[in-house]
Amino acid sequence: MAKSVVAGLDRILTMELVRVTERAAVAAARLRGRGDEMAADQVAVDAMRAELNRLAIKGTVVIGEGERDEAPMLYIGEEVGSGDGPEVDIALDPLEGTTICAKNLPNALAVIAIAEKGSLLFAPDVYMDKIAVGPGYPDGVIDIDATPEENIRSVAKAKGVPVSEVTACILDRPRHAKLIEAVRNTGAAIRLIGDGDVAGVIHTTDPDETGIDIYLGTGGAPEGVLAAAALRCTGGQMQGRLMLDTPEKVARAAKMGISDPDKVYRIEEMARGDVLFAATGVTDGNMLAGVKFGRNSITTDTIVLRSSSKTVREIKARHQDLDKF
Ligand code: VTB
Repeated sequence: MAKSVVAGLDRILTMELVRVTERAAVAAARLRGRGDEMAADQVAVDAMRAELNRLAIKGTVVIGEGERDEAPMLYIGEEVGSGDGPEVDIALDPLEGTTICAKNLPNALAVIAIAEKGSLLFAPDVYMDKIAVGPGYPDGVIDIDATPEENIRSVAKAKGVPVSEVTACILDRPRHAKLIEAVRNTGAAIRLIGDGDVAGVIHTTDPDETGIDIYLGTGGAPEGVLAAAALRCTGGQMQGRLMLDTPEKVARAAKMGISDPDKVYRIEEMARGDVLFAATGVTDGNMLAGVKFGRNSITTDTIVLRSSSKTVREIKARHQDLDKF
C-alpha cells in the first residue's frame, strides 16, 4: 500500500514543490515579452519536468500538457518523480497563460498540485463552466445553476456591501457576451482578463489584495481542477460543470470514467484528500510578483498551500547559484 494514504502527504513535499514551480517560472520568464508562446511553454515544461523527476514520489500526471499523442512531455498518464516515495496524482501547468507571458502582461504563473493517488478529477481537455468565491461566505452563497444576477446579488448581500462594490473576474471572450452584459446590468464591476483563469479563481481568495470577489464563466477544465486544488487549500467555494456539448466529448469523458455529462462538481469532487498546491509568478501579478533578474541573483515569488493545515506560505527566494537555472 502507498505510504502516503493513511498519514497524508509528507510535509517536506510542500517545500520541495516550491523548487518545481520556481524553476519553471524562471525558464518561462527568460522568454517574457518575446511574442513566442510555444517557446516559453516549452522551456517551462522542460524545466518543470527536470525538477519534478528529482522529487521522491511515484507520481502520475492526471492534468498535464495534453493527451499522450499531442504532448511529448508531461502528458496525461506520464509517470514522474524518482519513483521511490508516495504514489501521488499530479496536476500541472508549467506556464498558465502562455499568451500573457508572450505579451508580458500580468498574472502568468507556473502551477502544480499534488494529491494522494486517485484524489484529483481526471478531466478531459474540454471547457468547464466555473463559479468561485473565496473563504468566509456561508455555504451555498453561489450556485452554478442560478443566474449571474442572482449570484452577484447573493455575494454582495453576504459581504454586506452594495452590488456596485462587487467585482467579478471573467475571461474576455465572445462566448461570454451575455454573461458580461448580465453582470454589468446588476451594477457590479468586471475585471476582464485575456487568459489565466487559474489566477482569476485564486484571486477570489484575497479580495482586499486583488479586488476580485467572484469568478464566473467558462475556461479550460484542466485549469478548473488546478484552481479547485488551490481553493481546497485556502477555503472558498467553487462549482464546475464540464461542457460536454457534442457526442464526441461525451464519449471522451465516458472513457475517463465520467458517466453523468451534466454533473456539477464541487471542490471536494475535483480535489479530494490531502492536497498541496504551488504557484510561482512568471509576470508581475495581483498576488505574486514576477521573476526578477538581478546582476547576481534571480528573485522568485511563490505561494504554497496545503489543504490539511490550510497553511498559506508565500516564499520569496533569492537564487544565487545561477548555474542551476
Ligand atoms: C482559460 C485560460 C487559459 O485557456 O482556461 C482558457 O485560463 C480557456 O480557453 O490560460 P480559450 O482560450 O479557448 O477561451 C487559456 O487561455 C489557455 O490555457
